[in-house]
Amino acid sequence: MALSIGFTVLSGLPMTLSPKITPSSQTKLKVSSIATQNEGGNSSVVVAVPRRSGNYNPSLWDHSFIQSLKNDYTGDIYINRAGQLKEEVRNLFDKTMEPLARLELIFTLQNLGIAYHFKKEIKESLLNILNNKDDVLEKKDLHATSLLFMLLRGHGFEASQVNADIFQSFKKTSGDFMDSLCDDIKGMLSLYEASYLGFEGEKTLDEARAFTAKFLEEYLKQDEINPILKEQVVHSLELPRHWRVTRIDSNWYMDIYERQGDVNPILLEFAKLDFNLVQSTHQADIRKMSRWWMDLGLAEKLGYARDRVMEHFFWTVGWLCEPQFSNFRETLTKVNCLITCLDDTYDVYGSLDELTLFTDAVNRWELNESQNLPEYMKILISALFKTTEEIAEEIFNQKGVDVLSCLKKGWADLCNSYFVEAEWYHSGYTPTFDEYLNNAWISISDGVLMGHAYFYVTEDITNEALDGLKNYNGILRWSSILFRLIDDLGTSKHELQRGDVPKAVECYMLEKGVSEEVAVEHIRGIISKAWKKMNKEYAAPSLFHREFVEVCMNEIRMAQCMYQYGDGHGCPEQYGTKNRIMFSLIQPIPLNLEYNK
Ligand code: 0FV
Ligand code: MN
Ligand code: MN
Ligand code: MN
Repeated sequence: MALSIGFTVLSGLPMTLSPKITPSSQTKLKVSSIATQNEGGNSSVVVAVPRRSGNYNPSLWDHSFIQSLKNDYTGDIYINRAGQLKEEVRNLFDKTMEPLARLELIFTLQNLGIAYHFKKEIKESLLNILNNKDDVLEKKDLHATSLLFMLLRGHGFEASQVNADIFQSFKKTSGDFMDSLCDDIKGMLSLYEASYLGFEGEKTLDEARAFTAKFLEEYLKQDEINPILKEQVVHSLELPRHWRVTRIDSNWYMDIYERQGDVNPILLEFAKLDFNLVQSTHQADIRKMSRWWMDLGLAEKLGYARDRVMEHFFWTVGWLCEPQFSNFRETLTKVNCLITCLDDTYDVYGSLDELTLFTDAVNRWELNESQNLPEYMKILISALFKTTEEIAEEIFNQKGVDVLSCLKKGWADLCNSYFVEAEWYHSGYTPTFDEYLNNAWISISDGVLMGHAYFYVTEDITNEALDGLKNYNGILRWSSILFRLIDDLGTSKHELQRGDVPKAVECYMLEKGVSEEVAVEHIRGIISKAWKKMNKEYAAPSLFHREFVEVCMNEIRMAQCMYQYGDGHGCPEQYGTKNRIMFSLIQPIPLNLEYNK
């Protein structure tokens, strides 16, 4: 399938191993001696291999600290209170009949991170509102209309049920939005947020984005503005709601909600308590994962690779935070750890000769003495094979489907794409932008990640979907491109410093002879288009279930969070991830409650 969003990529995958090429001269930061076997396979020679270093800092979180994590919200007293509050919140649906008030209730539940408890009520409410949407639209209220659009689209209603035409009534005959809308700050902010749920070709939403963004930036320059509204505008302009991870954003929203007046204390108490209860599940998850990581011993044995079990777990929380999905988080944390070790092996540590052998062994899914792999690679490949086989067995036991070949193919595709980049690096070659992206959408590892995630969120696995997974169809194309480009915007400066293949920005700059700003702008344009494709995949009938598509979207939201200020994955202290982990996984929200005494 050839897809085009401004570049001609994705028509096929470069999956063949290229012939060996001579490594170019490179920075010799470290020289290690390794023993290899000659062609006869029995005697050893010692060769010096120049090694680079990723210069990554050690982990911020030691194992004993992780084992000590335990918040105080695990007791029955809290579970019972949460159960009681949940019923009270559920009752609010019956008490809130007016459509706009219902929409506000749903939006607040989402922002507070507790909507997942009320999926049935929300679905019924939205269906009802859809059937009576004229009641909302006839008020010609910008905030109400935007909220209606945002929630219906955000829950997967198709374009035939809700589309951008509902904003026509806010336009002048010239086609521009009415100037008078600018008196309604809240409405403008909601329209701005709604514009991010657009599909390709919905020109009204592109215009809405430009109109509201310009206005909101000007608004912030005014002297006397409502401080709470100001905080919300700043927050949205930094990253729109649709691109944020609910679980990580809910802390911020609870604080805003508490200060804005007109608070429903039941909602707030439930949100805080539920946050802490879910956090205690996440803490049990990460304690287990840290034990797994210690037992595997890769951090110790592969000194060059990033040691990031906490961050790897944190990613998975963003992808799927609901407490019942510990198995999902467990497997995906393992996969993240393996990916990062592999990535550092290809990007930083391995010689091209070693990587040739390693890539071949992964493709054949075979480890034997005749392969001459250096010791560190044997350790890594054994961990990869053993973990993958265990995961396949677990999926087989739970779902009755043998997915090992599917998982193997994903790892082989990934290593093949890593190898292409290693060859480019070692030969000093800079690909064109299309050539780069045609490989890099695989080397970001989205296919491997979501290729595991699928089995944990899908009840009825179909052959069609399995084929779709193997070929990275549908949403996977767009999530892969997004993940790659978002990662590149956040990490490529560091990568070039430590010696890595030029990434999207640099390839585009070199090919087109343009400045970094122009290249970044171009890439942001592709990101915006790919999000529209994602939105469509979510709303239109798709190869995959919506639950899975939602995880794919959260994967991208999490990338936006990790790379918002720079390389928050490789350098978690400098770029905000440490703080986010503190308030998401370590510190409970203080609750001063009667039953707490
Ligand atoms: C990031 O590293 C990295 F390892 C990613 C995004 C793939 C693994 C994904 C998770 C752990 C969630 P880096 O920027 O070095 O990746 P590239 O592909 O740019 O070398
Ligand atoms: Mn890398
Ligand atoms: Mn890489
Ligand atoms: Mn990167």
